[in-house]
Amino acid sequence: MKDWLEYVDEPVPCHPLMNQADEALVRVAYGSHGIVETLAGETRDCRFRRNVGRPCCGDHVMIRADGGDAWVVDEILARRNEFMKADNRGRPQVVAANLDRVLVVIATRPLPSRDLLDRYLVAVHSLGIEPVIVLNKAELEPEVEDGTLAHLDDYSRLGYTVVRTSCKRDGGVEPLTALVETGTSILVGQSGVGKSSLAHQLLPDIEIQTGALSTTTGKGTHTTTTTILYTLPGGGQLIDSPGVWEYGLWTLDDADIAAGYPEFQPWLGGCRFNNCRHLSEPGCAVKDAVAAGRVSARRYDSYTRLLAQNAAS
Ligand SMILES: Nc1nc2c(ncn2[C@@H]2O[C@H](COP(=O)(O)OP(=O)(O)OP(=O)(O)O)[C@@H](O)[C@H]2O)c(=O)[nH]1
Ligand SMILES: [Mg+2]
Ligand SMILES: [Zn+2]
Repeated sequence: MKDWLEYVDEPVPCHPLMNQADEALVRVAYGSHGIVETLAGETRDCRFRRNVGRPCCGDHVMIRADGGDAWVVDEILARRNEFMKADNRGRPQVVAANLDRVLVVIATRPLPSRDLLDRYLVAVHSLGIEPVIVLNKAELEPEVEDGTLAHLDDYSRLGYTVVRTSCKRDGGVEPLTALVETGTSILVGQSGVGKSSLAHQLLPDIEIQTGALSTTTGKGTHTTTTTILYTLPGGGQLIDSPGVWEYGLWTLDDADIAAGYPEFQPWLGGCRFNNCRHLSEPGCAVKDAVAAGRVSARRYDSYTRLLAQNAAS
């Protein structure tokens, strides 16, 4: 019989450490695989097993060696929050998870579609994180309009952070640099407003990072098709996402929508009915505040349209 010491140098075929799971961050997720970065900073292409769920950009996952050079995601760790949008059939889809800040980008052109900004602000409020309104292409005079851009100062007065940026001017994105230094920020907004241009300005090494993530567009267009997480030079992470034409809300109830309007908050307790939707109910304190000019009629109208769209979807 061997002495126990003789076993020490023998390879142990199924030692648990050989199949150890590592924590990693999903930088880009395709259908059945994605690129992750381990806590040690290594980039790995991982297969997604169906029974694990669908990892998305910003997910923290556990990965494990899967034979040879292959890696597989074993588990998606609990998400702090999920940012959603519609897929091309109008169904809700998770864009990214574990966010600290949503940069809602609008531009002097294309002009924001009606209610787009308010819908984003309601969605961000429901996640309990900070929205930042970014007016890009600020060096261009907006086309004449009386919509969102004409009322941008109202949003500052409501307490929202509003920054003006230009990717065509030296130092034009500086107002954003300090804001994104911590945590994870995502760029969202209509197609063509300049989200990827802002990402390029904020990330001097974006080409290198993109190369490591092996995404090639090569379609002769610059329209972003994949949500990608980048590491910012000053700390923090920046996610660029594909543009939308319209941004729809799901999974919210009427009270969540009202909660997304900060100017309604002082009045909400004053309505005659507890379950007041602030539409045609008698004794509605919000409607009284609108009539008295203490809440903007433009914002109240957008609230009623959001409720109507929510009911229809
Ligand atoms: N004048 C001006 N043009 C800009 C600015 N920022 C971006 N652009 C231009 O706007 C166009 C669209 O920019 P992108 O960065 O591709 O826009 P995007 O929001 O990423 O678009 P999607 O990926 O389709 O959602 C490009 O031609 C940019 O050169 C800016 O500050 N000023
Ligand atoms: Mg883009
Ligand atoms: Zn009311």
